Amino acid sequence: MINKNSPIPLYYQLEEHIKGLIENGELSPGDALPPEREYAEKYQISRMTVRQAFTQLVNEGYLYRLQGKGTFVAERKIEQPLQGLTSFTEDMKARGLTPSNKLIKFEIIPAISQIAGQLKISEYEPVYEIKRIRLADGVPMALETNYISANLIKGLTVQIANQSLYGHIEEHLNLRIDSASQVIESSSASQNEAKLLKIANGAPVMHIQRNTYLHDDTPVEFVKSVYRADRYKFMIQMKR
Ligand code: 16G
Repeated sequence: MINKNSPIPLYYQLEEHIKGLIENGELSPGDALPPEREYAEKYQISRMTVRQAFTQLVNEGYLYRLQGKGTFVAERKIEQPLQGLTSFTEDMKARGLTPSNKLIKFEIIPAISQIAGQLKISEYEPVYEIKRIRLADGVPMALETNYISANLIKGLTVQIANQSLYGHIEEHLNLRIDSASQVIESSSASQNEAKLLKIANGAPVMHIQRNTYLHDDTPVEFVKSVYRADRYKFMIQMKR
């Protein structure tokens, strides 16, 4: 499996070998990997080489380390296509996962100028501020804060926020959510984000801002989200 005469670096060969075991299911999420020493002896390579392969796989999200306990296979990341304009509820259901929410905040507040600007309303007009932990099969995936004009989307309730905002807007208010623009930036989890998402302080996350519009270009929401980088990757199809 490891070919010392190959021009391909040894750490990379080991990395690809372990990736293969994960991808074909021989290693499952939560499984402990044999210690570095065992790999080094088995393939007659240095422990440094094994460590380099492990580190790469940790950085790529295939493995994670627990101090004093060892190295384990990580959960598969959710691959989210960026083409369609979908809701969290739709995305999770489409994957056979059960979506749920933990509501952290549900308030009507006067819009500060930044929020008013994003929603194209006047400063201090009422907006819903809805902060939710979004879970899939009970596991926190993202933290989302929505700002929605209360004069545009009337009658939002805690019950609705605990289910689907898009579902309510489209099915009950008969409005058509039409387009969105989204910016994704890498970051590391603050203490509070880490606590809510059940990840380590400073763990990698993605900050996402979405501006969503109705058919007539009226802004329907401005959303700031923090997605777990160990559980999510984004995919876009391109054509030339
Ligand atoms: C997604 C959207 C968010 C939207 C939410 C509605 C991203 C980054 N964000 O999470 O903007 O508010 O779906 O979900 O994709 P819901 O209909 O399940 O409440």
